Amino acid sequence: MSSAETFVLRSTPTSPFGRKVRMAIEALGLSGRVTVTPADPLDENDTLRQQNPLGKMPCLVLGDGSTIYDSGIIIEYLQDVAGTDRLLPLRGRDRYRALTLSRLADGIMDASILVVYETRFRRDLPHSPRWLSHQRDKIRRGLAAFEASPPDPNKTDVVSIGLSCALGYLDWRKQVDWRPTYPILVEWLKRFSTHEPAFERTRAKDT
Ligand SMILES: N[C@@H](CCC(=O)N[C@@H](CS)C(=O)NCC(=O)O)C(=O)O
Repeated sequence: MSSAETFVLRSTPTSPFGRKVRMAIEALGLSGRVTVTPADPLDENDTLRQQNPLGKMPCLVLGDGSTIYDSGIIIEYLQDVAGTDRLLPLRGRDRYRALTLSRLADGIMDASILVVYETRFRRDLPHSPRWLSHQRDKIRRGLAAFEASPPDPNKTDVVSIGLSCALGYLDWRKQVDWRPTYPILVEWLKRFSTHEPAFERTRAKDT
């Protein structure tokens, strides 16, 4: 009998994109097959840069040492490993609607990360108010789109995983004060976190 392949996920506990994958791993019942190993994108000696030339986490290392990166691709691969289409339909319009909305959630997260990086990487330099407001406007427009048409809070899929991780990241880093402006999303997150316990279980300490 051959034993099931195991994987290593390179990610810190606080990475919002890494959290997406950690939630998916739980939702797919693959926790026993994936070990999470922290990565440091700022450390040039970290093997992350060989595993993903972009030096970004999360990055999934397969049993044969090959790698899959970008959180969305990793989740699709893991759903394939789990032999299900629970997180993303395999074809048809529903698939492309879900992919588009999951990229919208990713875009909120990308803009949120750029707001954080503006202060982290330009620590002693003046920050660009124009750049920060350009990114914050993306976050707000993305949130407004989800507020107008929130996903089903009783369904765990690529959209709800991405949106919940984006909101969790905003709650932690406070790039925008989203809660007073988007009450439907506040309620959505409350209901989704009750429906999907992996949301709380994947919350990093102190976030
Ligand atoms: N599109 C990528 C984005 C990943 C990403 O931006 N990861 C951040 C941490 S949450 C990172 O590794 N940043 C380091 C860098 O950009 O050098 C994904 O979905 O995995």
